Amino acid sequence: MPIPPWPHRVRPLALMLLMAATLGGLAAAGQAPVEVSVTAQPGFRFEPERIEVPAGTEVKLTLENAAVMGHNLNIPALDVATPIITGDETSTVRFTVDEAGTYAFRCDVAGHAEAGMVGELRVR
Ligand SMILES: [Cu+2]
Repeated sequence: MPIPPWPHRVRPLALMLLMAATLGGLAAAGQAPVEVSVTAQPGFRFEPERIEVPAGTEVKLTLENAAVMGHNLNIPALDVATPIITGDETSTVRFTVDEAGTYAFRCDVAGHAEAGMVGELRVR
């Protein structure tokens, strides 16, 4: 015995609810993090100096040290920082920024930010 079709007014709404539930479920299951990497270059600079990530999405930020001396990457306003790493090491931090804006980052080793080891994280 065939199942009677839903009234016309109900079906689009049911479909929308089903889609919303599916999308919500996917979001809850966890989107892949956005991966960005920054390299500490010889000459006291970060490459790139500006990085951009979406708001509300987990960010996996990797600092690679291509210089000889130790460096780190600190985003003070977000309370996010890698440890100081030496040449050829990498360090990865994960974080999520909910508020769009521009957040300065810097190297914490004495004198490095002043020498130019600064940059900007833009969250959109
Ligand atoms: Cu440094």
